[in-house]
Amino acid sequence: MKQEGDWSMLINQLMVDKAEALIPELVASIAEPQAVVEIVADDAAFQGWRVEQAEDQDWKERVLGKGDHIVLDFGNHLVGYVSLKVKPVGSPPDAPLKLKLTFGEMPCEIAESFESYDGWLSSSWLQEETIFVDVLPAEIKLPRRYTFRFIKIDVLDTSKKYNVSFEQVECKAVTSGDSSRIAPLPDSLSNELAVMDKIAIKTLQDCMQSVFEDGPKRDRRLWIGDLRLQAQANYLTFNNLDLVKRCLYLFAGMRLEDGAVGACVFEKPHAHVDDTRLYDYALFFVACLYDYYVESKDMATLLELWPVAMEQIEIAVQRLDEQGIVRDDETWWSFIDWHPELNKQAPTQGVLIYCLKQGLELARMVGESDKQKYIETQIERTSRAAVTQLWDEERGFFVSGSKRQISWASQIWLVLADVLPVGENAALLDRLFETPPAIGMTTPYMYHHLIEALFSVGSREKAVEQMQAYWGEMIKDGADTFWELYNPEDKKLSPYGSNLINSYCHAWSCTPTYFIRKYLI
Ligand code: RAM
Repeated sequence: MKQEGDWSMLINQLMVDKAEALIPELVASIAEPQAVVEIVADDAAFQGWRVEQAEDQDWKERVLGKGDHIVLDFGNHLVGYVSLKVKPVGSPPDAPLKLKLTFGEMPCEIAESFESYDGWLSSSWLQEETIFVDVLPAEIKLPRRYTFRFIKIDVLDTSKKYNVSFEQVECKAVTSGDSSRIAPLPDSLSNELAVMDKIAIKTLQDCMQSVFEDGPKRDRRLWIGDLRLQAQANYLTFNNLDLVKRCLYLFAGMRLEDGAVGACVFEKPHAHVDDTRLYDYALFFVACLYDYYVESKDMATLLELWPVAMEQIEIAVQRLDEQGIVRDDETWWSFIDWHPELNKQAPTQGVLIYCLKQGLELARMVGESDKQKYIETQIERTSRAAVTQLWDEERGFFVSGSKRQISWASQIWLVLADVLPVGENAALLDRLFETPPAIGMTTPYMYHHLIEALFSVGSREKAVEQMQAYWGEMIKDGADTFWELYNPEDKKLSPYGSNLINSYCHAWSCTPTYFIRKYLI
């Protein structure tokens, strides 16, 4: 028994070693401020803040004393390392310089005091720095990586005898997404979609670091639900196969006690898995591996990781009740979406069937007929259960949980699972728009699956219309990169209690480029 344990520990370690050998070199570029701006309160602007060019653009000549500030706009979203050159103006500096720097992906982070933050995620994600400089002139190199478009510099104190000027402020931006690999789009594509594609690629690129991060501002880690979508967008853009492979090996080599793939992993101080367990996220290991193999044809990796994928299926099946439906007996067991009232049972059944189908393909590819049969039986069992237990013929929708909730998420995932007779998936999606359920979608992650479902039934026009109504609106609201959360009806929406902590460059929001390049060109 002990020997078996030692053996699997060794295999896991070898997998992590493989992942670590694939840490990419980051590509660096230097960015400088493009303008001096002011953030002005404006009810008509996104989240109540408008960005205005300042009258005086000559920031290098500006002399700043105690209580003065300046807001620099870098013109685009950046992830990287910031340095500043500051010099004294006036008498010899007779006291240290005290500065406060505030970094914002969005105007709200610059305009609203971080003191006002009272959300439930740690305030330490809010990007600010207080610095004391003993000797001037100085070059200050900030040790942390920041994610921002705007920097506000507050001069908290100089002395009565001197002021300061900034000679240089720059950012060494980093990414593992190499832009030279992106294929140009055909001229026939509308300008609107071309712009959306560009912003989506920038979103993906800024999240591509030594892993596919979910958000370079927050949480700065690898989540498998996000990875799946990033990898799909990556195959059609940067096509960095090694980065996907690295992430797959990280998840495979560091699982939870019973063998389930963890929801997310950390890279530092050494690679380790978080203790968050999500039923749907663990299953997405199967989907990620399937997509990776289809793109890479890397049979060696498939053969090595297939047992981990198969194990996820076996673990997932244990949660089925006698009727073949996933049991719904905890609050935070499957992610699906951030909607606070969403019942997860039916959408999770959809995720399970969707991943079982990809698992079946994998079992065929590796030639394991007993596993193939096992998965076929589970597909049959869970699909039949979905139709007999969850489908409400009278209402024409799938229902979820003991209260028979009807949500967008349930319909979308069970369309993706493809359990209804031919033609009925399209009819169900039409019905969804005609009589929309009250339990809607709160994240671009859920919208992604709506769009994928629409393309899967051939509703191309509707899919494009929805992309424009969602990501297109984000663009109108000023997105340089696509956001973690967006509700056109409630622009300050945050599941965390404050929009200050939302991530404004988020993995799961990068998929318009995938849709455009897969279905529209
Ligand atoms: C949030 C992040 C992340 C997501 C998890 C479940 O922390 O937005 O991207 O995957 O939730």
